[in-house]
Amino acid sequence: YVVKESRHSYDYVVKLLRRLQKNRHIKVLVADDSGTTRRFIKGLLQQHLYQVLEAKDGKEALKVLAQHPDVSILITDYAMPEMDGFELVKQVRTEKDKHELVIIGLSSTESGALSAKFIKNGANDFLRKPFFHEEFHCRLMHNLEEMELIQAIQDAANRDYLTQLYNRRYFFTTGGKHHEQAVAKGQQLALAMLDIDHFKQLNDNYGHEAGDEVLRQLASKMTQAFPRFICARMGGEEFCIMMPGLNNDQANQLLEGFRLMVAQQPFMYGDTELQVTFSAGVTNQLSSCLDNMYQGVDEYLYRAKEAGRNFVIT
Ligand code: GH3
Ligand code: MG
Ligand code: MG
Ligand code: MG
Repeated sequence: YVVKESRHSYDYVVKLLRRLQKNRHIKVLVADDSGTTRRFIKGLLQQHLYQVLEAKDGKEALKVLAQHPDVSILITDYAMPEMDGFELVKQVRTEKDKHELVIIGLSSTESGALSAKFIKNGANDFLRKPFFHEEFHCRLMHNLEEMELIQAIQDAANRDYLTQLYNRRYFFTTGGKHHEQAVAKGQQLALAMLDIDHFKQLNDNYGHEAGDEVLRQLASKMTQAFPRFICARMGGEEFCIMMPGLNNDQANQLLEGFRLMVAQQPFMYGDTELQVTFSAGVTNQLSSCLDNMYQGVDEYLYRAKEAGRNFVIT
């Protein structure tokens, strides 16, 4: 296809090939009551290797979106029975914003008011049928690239550069929402605070680079041990793990297991084996806000240090 469209510039072809690699993993949902239109759009999308799902009206589209939360693009017709394109866009936007799901409105109606209404309701873009195939692909790519860029920027803003764990900002914003929800619904939520023991000595003995490597390795062990939970680097050699749904005993057991694993498996810095331990505090006392809960668990961490380090105190 790319070769056939030989009027493309070299740069564009390179860009398109990169895009096609990514498209294999991108799901597009096409909502249109006309089977002919759906098949036609599906054909265009498959030319660019997208995975395509179909829905014959707004209601069915909502069902498909619920079954496939990883859909990245929704292309929707305006006039459909059961639920039209505007209502579909409105409903979808209560759950997912423009940077989580690209929505492109479609209609054969001439009126420019329709495109304005689609966009006011939350669509990212609009195309009038019949459209020029290349315009379809260009707009799709443009919207997708914009979404991917914003997601990359958001992710970078939420993560710590050295360890790639979540940062303090993410912990208090997204973690704060989990905390609020647990308080409102009377659900369990446990919080652990970890701090590496004698980390200053490790830096002094082996160098700052070795210290950095220990931070990276501990972070990697942490995400492997707690894949479902929010692991954050709060600063320096201090970390938090937020565990929604866990009571104190469950959280304590997990942390105790992790403490043993870390203490027993030496860290590697080149050929040098490094012995690393941490101390931790654990609590499930929610307090009034996450800040207070954080201060509470800090107190347990302090006691773990006082008790001689390499301890979990709850
Ligand atoms: P304790 O057992 O009481 O926690 O002792 P400690 O030495 O771990 O604690 P202290 O707070 O005295 O020292 C923390 C050290 O962590 C000091 C600082 O140089 C080091 N540190 C903080 N951030 C980084 C980092 O990003 N990389 C490295 N290599 N070291 C860091
Ligand atoms: Mg229609
Ligand atoms: Mg320390
Ligand atoms: Mg510290």
